Amino acid sequence: MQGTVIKSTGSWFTVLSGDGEITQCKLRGKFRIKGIKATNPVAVGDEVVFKNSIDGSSGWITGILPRHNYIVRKSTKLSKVSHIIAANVDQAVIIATLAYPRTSTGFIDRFLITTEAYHIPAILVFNKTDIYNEKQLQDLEKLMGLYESIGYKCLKTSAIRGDNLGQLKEVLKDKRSLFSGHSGVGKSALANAVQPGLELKTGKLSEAHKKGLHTTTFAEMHPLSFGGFLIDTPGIKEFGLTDFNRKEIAERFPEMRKHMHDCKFSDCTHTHEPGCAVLEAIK
Ligand SMILES: Nc1nc2c(ncn2[C@@H]2O[C@H](COP(=O)(O)OP(=O)(O)OP(=O)(O)O)[C@@H](O)[C@H]2O)c(=O)[nH]1
Ligand SMILES: [Mg+2]
Ligand SMILES: [Zn+2]
Repeated sequence: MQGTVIKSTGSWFTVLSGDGEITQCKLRGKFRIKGIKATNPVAVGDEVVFKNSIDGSSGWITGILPRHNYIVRKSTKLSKVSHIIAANVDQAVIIATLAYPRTSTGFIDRFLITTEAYHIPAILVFNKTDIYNEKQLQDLEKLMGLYESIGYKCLKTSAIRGDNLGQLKEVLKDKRSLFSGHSGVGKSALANAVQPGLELKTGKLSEAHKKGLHTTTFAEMHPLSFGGFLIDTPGIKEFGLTDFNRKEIAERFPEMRKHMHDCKFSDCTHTHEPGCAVLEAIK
């Protein structure tokens, strides 16, 4: 039988088959996917082949169909193994907050570098607009202006006050979307806000550091009543890049990619070279 993995706990995989049937599955045998050293060989969004157990109460995943794409990260810059966040997605939505907790532009950029590498459209959603002060709201406008000028769609939302949820629904409609970002930015709260009845657990921030407490523990794909699927995932601390060399990195920034072919040297690192078109554009 064949189905889509809609939830993964690491050892159990919830598989939805075409007939709407749900089967809890384990992995059979060794799963190695060429070229990826991952802690999780099967991720939410994967299309898998499975067999029912003899008593029919559960199943065994015996194979995985080729992926259209996947989003992978390392837990830290130095870690050797990667984690596949989700597979076969139409778009990646990064949920960010300027405060409570703060999302750095470095984090956003590393996320975008990865989606660029796999040609996955990315959307930036800045959440919690209801709690920003005047200065933070100004910073938000600047930041959105910057990412929009590069070509990324940006939204500012409040899951609590309901700001721009209609726009978010439009973005999500009929697509399979990944929600990712730090813990506590409101991924699950936004999911609940666009899809009444979902009732995902949301968590408080820590008193001391105003950071999320890792409320969502497993990635899970939820159907949207207005069309499409949303994959809510556990918050991540860092978005470590996997397997890019120095030269490739510049190609993952659309705003640099636009200029780099005019550089004098083909192996330009765009840091100090004479005749570098990127440095010229920065000026
Ligand atoms: N003021 C305000 N609070 C929000 C907003 N969105 C979410 N929150 C609150 O922020 C806290 C964290 O929200 P969650 O939805 O659990 O965050 P998450 O991104 O799913 O976090 P993890 O599951 O830990 O990755 C909760 O107390 C939410 O009520 C918002 O737009 N405004
Ligand atoms: Mg959550
Ligand atoms: Zn250059």
